[in-house]
Amino acid sequence: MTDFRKSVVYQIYPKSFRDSDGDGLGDLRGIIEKLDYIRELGVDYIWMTPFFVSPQKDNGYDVEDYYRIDPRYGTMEDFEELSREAGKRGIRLMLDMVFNHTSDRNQWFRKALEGDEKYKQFYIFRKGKAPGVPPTNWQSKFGGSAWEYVEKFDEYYLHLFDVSQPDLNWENPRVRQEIQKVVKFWMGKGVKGFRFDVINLISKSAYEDDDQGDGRRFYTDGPKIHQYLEELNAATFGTDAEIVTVGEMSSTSLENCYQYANEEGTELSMVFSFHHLKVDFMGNEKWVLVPYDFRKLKDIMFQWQTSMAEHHAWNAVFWCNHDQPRVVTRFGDEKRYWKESAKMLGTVIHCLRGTPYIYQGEELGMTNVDFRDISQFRDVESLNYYQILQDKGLTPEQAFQIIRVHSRDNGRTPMQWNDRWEAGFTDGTPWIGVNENYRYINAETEQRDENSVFFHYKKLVELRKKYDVIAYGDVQPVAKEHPQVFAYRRTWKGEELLVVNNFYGKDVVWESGLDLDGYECILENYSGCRREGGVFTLRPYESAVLYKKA
Ligand code: TEU
Repeated sequence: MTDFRKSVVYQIYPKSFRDSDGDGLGDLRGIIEKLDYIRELGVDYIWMTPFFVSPQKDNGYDVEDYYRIDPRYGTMEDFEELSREAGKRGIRLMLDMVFNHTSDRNQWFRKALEGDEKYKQFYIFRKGKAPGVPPTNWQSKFGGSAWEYVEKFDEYYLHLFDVSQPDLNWENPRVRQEIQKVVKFWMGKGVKGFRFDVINLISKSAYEDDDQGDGRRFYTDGPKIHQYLEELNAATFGTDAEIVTVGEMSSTSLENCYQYANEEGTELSMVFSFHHLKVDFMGNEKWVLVPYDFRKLKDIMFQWQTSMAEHHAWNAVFWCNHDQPRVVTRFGDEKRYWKESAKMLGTVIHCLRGTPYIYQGEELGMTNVDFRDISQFRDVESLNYYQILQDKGLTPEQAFQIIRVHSRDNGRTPMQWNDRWEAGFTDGTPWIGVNENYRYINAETEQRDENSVFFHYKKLVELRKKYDVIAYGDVQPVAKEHPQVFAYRRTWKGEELLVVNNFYGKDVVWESGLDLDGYECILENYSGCRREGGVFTLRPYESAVLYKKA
């Protein structure tokens, strides 16, 4: 069995990774070109976001055909070559399976719209409450009602995401069988990993108005979710002990995650949860500008760390993905302490209990974009909210400022390979603009510099392989209440690890109260971690990993 606790996953957003043919869109052959780069980082898996045939309304999360590769990304032969070439380098592929919804161009939905009853049952059609009034008041995650009216049937269909992404009806056993077929097809191609998109939304409890919110309580971690996952596991990936799975869990609860990702393993290997990334929201409201809450960030991360461990369940640990702004801008200081804070943030994640995920460019310290105009955005969510915020009374400038900070496009600009034409991403014109700082933040420059963010990430990956305490150890929060320090201990069979981080751009003298005898420093982002007795004197964003073997 693959030991995913010792593994690190690298996430690729193919559209923005490397364009091999000059059309401005990244592609599978572009990934093949860069496999040696990925190997140098030392990771075990590549998770690629969807590259199946799709109208690309939501960049591939709107799947038209689960069995075919979108020609813009390449061919099945390209995929097979990628899989072989990755395999030669000890890297496995993890595919992204979107099963909560399809594209409205998927043949199942087309047949449904033609009135084919069999396929209408693949989706969720309901009568309105009254003429012109949708079945419930649920809101789409991308803004507006979650129901779309179809005149021909005088009915509405449910779409928790974009109107072009109708939700599948998992209550229908035929739908579940079709999904099993898709997973088996890709298993047949030798795929050893799956990421399941918003998988905890597939079981809806009741179609009722939500008087307390946007409807999420009726479909998040729904009544049959565990049953559906167990069934999928038993019928597909559960038959191959080498396959690793991760579920993307939207607004989930700890209690459900104990079950989703339990070591006993009847559902998934691990889960992504997002509570720690809502610390710069107001409650669930993302489209506001508030400073992030450090204490809350720590509380949430520690709670997930310790509770999941107590219940023998496994986390995916991460800061970044294609839906999130860049972490060095968000929780670090990209202006004054770019390198220090990027390294510190990497250390915090990689020494935790869980499988770390690195999102393309994070290992270079890529930052958010200095967007100047709304025309620079591509994401459907950003463009929808730009309008919605103005409908709520904000000026275009106020709306723009909010989008600028929270837009998913911050994480979607092209990978910065070098300081030449379009950062080495394409020979043509990229589908979304390159971040202007590519002249100094890029792979070529950082691979030459042993002091770079890239080298720091490389060391973090090495440490997980070398020290069992990082992969398997228990985790204990340290100085939980401290307003500036993020520290924790890990212990495992006589090995001890102490991870100390200053989360702010000012010095701090921290009396840890710990006995530091016998500890050696195995990783730092300044030279010479300053500690005297149990007292640390930490510089801005300083980070140190201390190790001791009994
Ligand atoms: O994301 C689910 C999801 O909940 C986020 O898109 C979230 O709604 C958004 O960041 C809130 O602001 C997954 C994919 O990762 C995302 O790219 C897709 O757009 C989405 O599902 C629909 O498939």
